[in-house]
Amino acid sequence: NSRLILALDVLSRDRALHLATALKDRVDYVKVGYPLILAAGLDIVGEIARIAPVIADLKIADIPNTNTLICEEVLDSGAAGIIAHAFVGRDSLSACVEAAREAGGLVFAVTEMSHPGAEELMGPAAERLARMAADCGVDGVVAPATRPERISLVRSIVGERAIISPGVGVQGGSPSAALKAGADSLIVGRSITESPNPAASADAILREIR
Ligand code: BMP
Repeated sequence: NSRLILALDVLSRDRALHLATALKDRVDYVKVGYPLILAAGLDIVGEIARIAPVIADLKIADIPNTNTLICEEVLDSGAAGIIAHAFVGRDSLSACVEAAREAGGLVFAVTEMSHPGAEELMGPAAERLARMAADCGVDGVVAPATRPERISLVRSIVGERAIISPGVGVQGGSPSAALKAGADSLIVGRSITESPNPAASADAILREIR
């Protein structure tokens, strides 16, 4: 496994399929979120899943019953994993964990985010969310490559669970700093998808990972 997850935030089905095909051997998962699903329809999840395993990033954040319905739909559509927000609470996150278990999929929880505005919300509240997510039995958490010191702290809370980290490249995070801090995988979007040579840009990140 390459420890690289491609964030496929493009708006065209053709471009998405082209990039997934070109990069499938370089990435462990393709992360598909609202931009592509809204532009191309939910069927794109199944289409990409035939090329590479998909993590559906719908940042699920609702009451337990609605979370269950969302998880079932997206896992049915072919996703190997889902991403849910932790802030909605233990029961809602547990609903996602249960739905994923039934479908044989993975669940990742967002406990703090990589953008500047997330900064004032960090600290004890985010640490509680990470602890709660680990208690709920998530497979992993999303932690910000833009703040490697937060990755280290999250690592001390979630133990062996996976940490997947976005924020590398365009958002300013460094691959090696995130990995040194304890990230298992890097989530990278625009540095690859907007590159004139996506495969070469992915290879440059893979070299840094190795
Ligand atoms: P990029 O490498 O282009 O900045 O993309 C990062 C990807 O990770 C985007 O899909 C974004 O929605 C997602 N993401 C993030 O950047 N920060 C977070 O805290 C959580 C995310 O899911």
